[in-house]
Amino acid sequence: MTAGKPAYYITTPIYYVNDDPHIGHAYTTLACDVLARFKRLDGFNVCFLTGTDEHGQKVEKSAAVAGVDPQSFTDRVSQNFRDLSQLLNFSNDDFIRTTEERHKVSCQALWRKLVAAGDIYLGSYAGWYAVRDEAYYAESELTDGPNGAKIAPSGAECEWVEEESYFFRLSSWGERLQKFYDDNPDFILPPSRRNEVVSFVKGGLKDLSISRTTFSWGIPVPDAPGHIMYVWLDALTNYITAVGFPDEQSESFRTFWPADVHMVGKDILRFHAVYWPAFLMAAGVAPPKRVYAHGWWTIEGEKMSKSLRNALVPAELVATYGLDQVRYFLLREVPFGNDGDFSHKAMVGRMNYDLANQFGNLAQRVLSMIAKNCDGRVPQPGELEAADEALLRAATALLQELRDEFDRQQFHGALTKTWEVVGAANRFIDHAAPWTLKKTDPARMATVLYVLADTIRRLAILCQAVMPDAMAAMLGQLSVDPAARDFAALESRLVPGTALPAPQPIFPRFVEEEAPGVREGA
Ligand code: ME8
Repeated sequence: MTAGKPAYYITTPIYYVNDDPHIGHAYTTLACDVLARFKRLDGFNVCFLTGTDEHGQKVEKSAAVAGVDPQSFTDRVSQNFRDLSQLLNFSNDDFIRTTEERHKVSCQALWRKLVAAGDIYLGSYAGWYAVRDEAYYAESELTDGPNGAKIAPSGAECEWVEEESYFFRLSSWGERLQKFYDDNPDFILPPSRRNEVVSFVKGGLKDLSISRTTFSWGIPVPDAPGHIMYVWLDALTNYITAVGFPDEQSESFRTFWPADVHMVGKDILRFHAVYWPAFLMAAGVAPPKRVYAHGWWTIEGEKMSKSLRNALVPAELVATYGLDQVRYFLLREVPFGNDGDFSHKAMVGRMNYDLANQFGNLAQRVLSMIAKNCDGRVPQPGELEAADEALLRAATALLQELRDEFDRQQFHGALTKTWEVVGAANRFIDHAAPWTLKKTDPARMATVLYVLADTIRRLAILCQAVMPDAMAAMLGQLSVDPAARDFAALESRLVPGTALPAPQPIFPRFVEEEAPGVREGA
């Protein structure tokens, strides 16, 4: 049932298939997954897209190194990114590959629109190109590396390219882009990233080479034999392909475009916040509503790279710490937008303190007291005291606070606020001391346990987006009907007398000696 629901469209970058997925890729997709789940629970009709970027020189070269043709190579490596979705419990609605026919049709249609608008002309490119970044660089941006190599700001080595090329008239879009940024102050978040982009555009834009002729692994430019599209024009177009472009009248396009959020790493912000809206505006298609550029993960203080062999393998992390623990850590540890460092110590700290001690222990204490003292059934509350009402209200009021945080992609803020209520519930149980009431006032004990159980229910409902499996288990222990777990259910209450299963711990502690170490490799 999607009729009448507000739409929400969120995308990840499409990842290059030259690399095996590591924790950096997992991070971006995780952030999108959490937003998608949150919005679904909040009654939105969500489209959550991820996929793989399969054309271009970099992929062609990787295929050659692997000794296979590019199509077989991309078929194989793209599957690794699908497997990542399975492993990390990502709920993407679609997975796009740029080698699909629907995408070729879409790119060629966009190209024709740009030609019709007069924004494409034939010229020739002579300049620097970094295959690793699939990006052009001006001489002034480069530094000298060993053996006369020219190095881009990203660290990638550049090569000199001279070839006939079609150009996009980016230079004529500077003022319109600036007006667009002014009119849409939240188009680029976080604000520090916005400032970077605005000053880049103010500095003046050059026309952009958008076709290549010296290799062939790409989408053919219509009516221009020998030319294939620049891989970034091809890649960015995936966001409209997936919702039905070029059929702009299709139900999915009308429902989901413009996208609500393109989530990207800070490395690829310029492509999304400058080139992409310019292409779209030139083609007469609305630009997306937001590009959010998050920060960069390092591992134990070091840059992640294949050559350093320290790229954390998501499967190892999940095996060592547990899936929902990793999901929680990545979003809680670092303010979203900042750079972060993955360390075993920090991971274990979050796992043992926030999850096991604070939330897990709260649930465990309450559920085992109910099992022992209330015949394993949701207790019958008496009249609620002011403190009871306040705790329940705090848990329900969290919803609006979380909406505000999630709408600005502030995951750490959402989790911090949630844990304030977890803390309040722990203080409540310590203060109310139901283990003492058991002897002195069993009726009040029942009320206290009821209030706590319903608070845990509310917290678990609100945490489902971040930790779907663990919260499903917690809601199962409270016998909450799977059909009553969305945010509308925050208004309801546990039904006294409902039988509960025997309590099981939800969040295990990490015990050093027992752990198979990812640390040595990290
Ligand atoms: O750039 N920390 O693909 P890509 C955080 N195909 N995020 C990281 C990370 C790290 N250390 N390493 C990678 C491309 N990422 C293009 C995108 S979109 C139309 C085309 C994440 O495989 C982050 O989201 O190089 C970054 O932007 C993305 O992976 C780059 O993935």
